[in-house]
Amino acid sequence: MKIYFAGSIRAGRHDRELYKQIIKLLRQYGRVLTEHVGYKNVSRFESKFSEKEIHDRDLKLLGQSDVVVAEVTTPSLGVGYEIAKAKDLDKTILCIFRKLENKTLSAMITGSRNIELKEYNELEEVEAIFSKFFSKYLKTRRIIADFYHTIN
Ligand code: 6IA
Repeated sequence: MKIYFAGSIRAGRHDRELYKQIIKLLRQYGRVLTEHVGYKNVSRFESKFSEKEIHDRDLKLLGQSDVVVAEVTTPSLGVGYEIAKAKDLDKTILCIFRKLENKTLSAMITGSRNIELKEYNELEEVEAIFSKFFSKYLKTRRIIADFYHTIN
């Protein structure tokens, strides 16, 4: 399974360590295509690439992914853009959001069909969210595969 993880980069890096922990949890379920979102020195790492190269490479990875997981607590244009693109590509999308004081999530996420949204406070809760999300995803995939198997 290929997982595209999205999290804020230029919109703010205060959750960077959390992203790293989330990526670690995601690795139990498949290959994370965007490990750089959790890198401490993402700017140094990415400075080798032009803006266009970053954009095009990320969209290519998004296209290759099976599921998209986005941490949306820090509002980020890039993450919102990736979620919209993922929707257009009919990807399975999970957004996770920390319910903090004075923070509300955009209605473009909360009101969007086909985006699963889960709130959490602690990283431990994310483990349970992922476990449920991925077992549901794999079950659905199995049902679809069985269906195609029977009609062919
Ligand atoms: O608007 P943001 O920068 O917060 O958007 C973050 C999202 O866009 C992430 O989920 C990434 O997948 C993608 N993204 C944005 N910028 C980059 C990047 N380099 N490298 C890889 N993915 C990116 C920017 C580095 C820069 C600080 C020199």
